[in-house]
Amino acid sequence: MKDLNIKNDWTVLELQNLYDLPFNDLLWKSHELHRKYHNPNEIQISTLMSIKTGGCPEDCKYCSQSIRYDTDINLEKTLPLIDIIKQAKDAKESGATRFCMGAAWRNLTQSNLKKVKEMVKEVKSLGLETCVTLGMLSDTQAQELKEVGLDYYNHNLDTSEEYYKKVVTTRTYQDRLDTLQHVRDAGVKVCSGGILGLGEGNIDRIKLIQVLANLNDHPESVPINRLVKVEGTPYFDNFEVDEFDFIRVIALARIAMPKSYVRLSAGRDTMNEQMQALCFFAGANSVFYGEELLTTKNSTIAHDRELLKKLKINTMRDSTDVDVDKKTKKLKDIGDQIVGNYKKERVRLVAYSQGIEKEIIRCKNNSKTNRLEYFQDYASSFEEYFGSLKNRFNV
Ligand code: SAM
Ligand code: DTB
Ligand code: SF4
Repeated sequence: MKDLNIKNDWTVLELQNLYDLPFNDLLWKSHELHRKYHNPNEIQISTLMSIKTGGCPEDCKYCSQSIRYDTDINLEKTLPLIDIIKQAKDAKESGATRFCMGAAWRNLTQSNLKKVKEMVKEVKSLGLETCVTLGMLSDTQAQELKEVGLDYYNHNLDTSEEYYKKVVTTRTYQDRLDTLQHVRDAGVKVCSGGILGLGEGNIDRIKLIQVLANLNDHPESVPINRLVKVEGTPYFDNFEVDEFDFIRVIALARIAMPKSYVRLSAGRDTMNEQMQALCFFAGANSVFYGEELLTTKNSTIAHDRELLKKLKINTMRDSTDVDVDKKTKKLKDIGDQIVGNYKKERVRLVAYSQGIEKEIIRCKNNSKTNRLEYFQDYASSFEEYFGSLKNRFNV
């Protein structure tokens, strides 16, 4: 049955009406959807690493890494594989489930593609999800990255199509959309969002959410960045984004793309705890974790741990999810075998399967500490039941 909350035909007016709701009404709506599709007390954490810093030919007016602006960053060539593996291991130890590698490139060259493929393979073999952000990609490059196991590609639309022209002149919005399509077609998950604080109006923020939500499939991950003002860039003196407007955009992203992970991305180190808590309430459920973003500071690990403890928010551990997924698959396989063979048991089995689906959702909404245990209890009784059927029917 079609899920009416998942749609791809948002109009600006619909989104504008949501955005203009009284703050509490908007947050109530977004939080309700957030609870329906996610565990409200759990966030995903990713760690970011710059694998090639600075010297970028593009002119993005917010970016410290554009060669056109005189910023105080340490230029670095593509880092050796060994450094990347070390940092990925550290990230895993501090609890990250995804490792994102960013490069200041306009687009990916074939020689860089070769290097990145090695990086993806190595990071993946550590048991981490992989994400890269490398500028524009062709369709075949996206396919090659998929072949080595890349999970996510980050490529932001940043703002509305109209405002984008003021922010970047060296590429078009359509270039960005084309890369997103190549990534989607290759079967790599899409991570795409934007930045607030570029001098855009609320209408540009609403239109950004509209474009993302009207893609054929919603991006699996939607980073919402608040501009980190970097001295030397044209946007260094920009006005601060109103904090309530920022939270409204998070809520709007949650409503328009209920299943996606909405990442409270750059700019967290200048947000107080209360603001971050409201963002989590409005629907954000992912953050970058680690002392540094690409060239700028992030919130410290110690501070983040303290905040998550205060809010009683757990971080997602992929091992739990992998265990749950493996067990579910095994149970489903046994179920399919029996259902296929013995039709008369179908009704009871369907009821059992629906039961287990509900239990999975229930245990996913449970706190991290007891959800696996809880799931396993149910799964064993399910398995016992199947066992008895298998004996009865000699499967
Ligand atoms: N060069 C690639 C590209 O532009 O797609 C990848 C790296 S780029 C730094 C990744 C994203 O970081 C940008 O699309 C932008 O949304 C975000 N970003 C860059 N500088 C930022 C800043 N000063 N504040 C907030 N977000 C920023
Ligand atoms: C995203 O949306 N934000 C990250 C990531 N994708 C690559 C980058 C933030 C960069 C912040 C500025 C800097 O550290 O240079
Ligand atoms: Fe280059 Fe990406 Fe920075 Fe734009 S955002 S200047 S493309 S590194």
